[in-house]
Amino acid sequence: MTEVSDSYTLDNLDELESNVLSDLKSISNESEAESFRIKYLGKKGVFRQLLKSLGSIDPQKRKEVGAKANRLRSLVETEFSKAHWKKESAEVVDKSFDPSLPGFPFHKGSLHPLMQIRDQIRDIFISMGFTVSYGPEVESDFYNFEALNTPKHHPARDMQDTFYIDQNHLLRTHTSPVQIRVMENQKPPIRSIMPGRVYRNEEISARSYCLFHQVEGLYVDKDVSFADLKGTLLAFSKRFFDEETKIKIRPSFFPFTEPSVEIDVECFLCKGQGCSICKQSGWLEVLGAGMVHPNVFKSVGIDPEKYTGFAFGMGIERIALLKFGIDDIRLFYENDTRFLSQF
Ligand code: 2NM
Repeated sequence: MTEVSDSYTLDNLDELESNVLSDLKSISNESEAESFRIKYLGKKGVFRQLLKSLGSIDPQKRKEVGAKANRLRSLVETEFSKAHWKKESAEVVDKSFDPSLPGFPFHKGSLHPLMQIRDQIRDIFISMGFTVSYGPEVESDFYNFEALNTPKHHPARDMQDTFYIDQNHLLRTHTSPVQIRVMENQKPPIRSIMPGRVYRNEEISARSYCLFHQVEGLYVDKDVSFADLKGTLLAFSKRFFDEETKIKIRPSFFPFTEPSVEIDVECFLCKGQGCSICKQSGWLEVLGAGMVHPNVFKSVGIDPEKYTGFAFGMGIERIALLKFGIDDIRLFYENDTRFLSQF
């Protein structure tokens, strides 16, 4: 720092200016900054002394000189307060860190492909006025089978398919028990879908896994007809696959519906021409459905003479395999980020 001098007067403000600015520049740490502050800006500092002496100068020059001294002081104060030598920045600066480089990409992840498909299906039905219902994955025999017109000794109850927990409890094999719970607790009209995990004790392969996901749906009211079933599921297929999609309805069997059908959707890849996805048939099997069996209504206390309804179900894995062109269901359960990050 420059010598502390008594000799600054109002006549050599230019010299003061060059000294104070060079002192300011030379500060490199906190203690030097404090010396600077005392020397120039303190109670007995250069500027105080200088302004005190204003009174003794020629009144003619006083105004001009005073203004210049004040300007210089506020410049020094501002520069001093902006200073870079304050505590934080006085620490050693890591020269290898370049703050102008772009940051590392932030991996925020994404929804699992199965959940993406589930949400798309769910949102279409919500837009058609359906609610969404959930229920337990551990169910009693009554909700999973008995109430669904699937009596004891029915093949669907086979130990080979169902994971039993005890005599009376099991892992649900479909989300239909949620529909039983909804019908027990709500009065028609009922319009609801039930997405969720279900469990089946099957041989694990590229096509099947011990757990999978379903979306089932239910519409119960007076005068619900098979035409409503057709219209609703055709509208869904057009929204989900393609506006031009056609559907084909084949007879089938489920214990809880009568009549029961399977609905094939025209292959969205080849538009019915035949390709590897649809195994050259032009059609994809994606939906099971039917008119709710009177016995199901009886088991939940709905009068089958007054009300009718349709129900349907689809497997999310199967639809996801088709839509994403994947050939092994197990990929959905391995949580390999090389697979997941593609969605
Ligand atoms: C399907 C296919 C056909 C169905 C029926 C019912 C209920 F509770 F109303 F009886 N729930 N789910 C149903 C009907 C499910 O899934 C392939």
